[in-house]
Amino acid sequence: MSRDNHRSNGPENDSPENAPACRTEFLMTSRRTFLKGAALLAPATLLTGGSLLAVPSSARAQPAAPKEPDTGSGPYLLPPLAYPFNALEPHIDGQTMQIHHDRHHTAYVKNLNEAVAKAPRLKGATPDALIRDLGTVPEAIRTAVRNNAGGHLNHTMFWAIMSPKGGGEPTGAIREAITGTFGSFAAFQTAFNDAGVKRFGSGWVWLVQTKAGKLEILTTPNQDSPLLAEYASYPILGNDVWEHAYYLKYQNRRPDYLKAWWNVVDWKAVNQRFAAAKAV
Ligand code: MN3
Repeated sequence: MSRDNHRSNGPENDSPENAPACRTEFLMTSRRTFLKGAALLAPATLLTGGSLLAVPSSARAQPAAPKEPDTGSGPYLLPPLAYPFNALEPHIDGQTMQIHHDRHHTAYVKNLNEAVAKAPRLKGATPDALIRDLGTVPEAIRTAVRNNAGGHLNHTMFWAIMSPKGGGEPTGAIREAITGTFGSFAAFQTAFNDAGVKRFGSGWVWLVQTKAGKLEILTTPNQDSPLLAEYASYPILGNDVWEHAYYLKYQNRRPDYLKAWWNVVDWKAVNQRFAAAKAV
């Protein structure tokens, strides 16, 4: 598989923010705000609501609200975040979270829906199954599924293992396993951060459980999931080291992002994944 093919379906080249600010788009992008306020308005105002929408062009120069995530016709859906976009500040800024979730993750889900629609026999397959059995996916959509089912799975995990109440030392069974494998949490963090810094280009750094039941640090390129047959590992936790995950706040300082990220890791959620890994 060539590198070009491998990257052809990623959303990183999408530039929705560069779309022209036309009136239709303004109306669509205002939907979220409009609906929020709608309950407070008298019905008559809603019926004659033209004045609400007749915003002078000068007012439209304000920062546009993001588009409502459009993930296409399904069946795969964008999971909502369990916390506000800015809840992980100062470690991850709200704008990065919003763009990352509403645009990047949305694009993976939409591209996955479009790919799988071309192969009716895959109907009902979970993203996990698509990735684990990628070799049985029709070749015409295999790269698209690798990138976009991978992107969907990876990001779904990513949002779930972070929390505004996260950080601190690991707890429970994963604490014992990390200490037993790496000597200490600090030694594990150092090795994980080093691996993340050394991942050339876009990708992920992971703590995985191997088929043999061992904990290991792994990095993968692009949106490769550790569940792919060539890695055959269960992702217990992972950090996204694509520039889109950190560039607005950290620019080229990936090491600083990797260090700060531990402040939002939700060890309760990580322990749940560790328990799930044992059951595989
Ligand atoms: Mn990402």
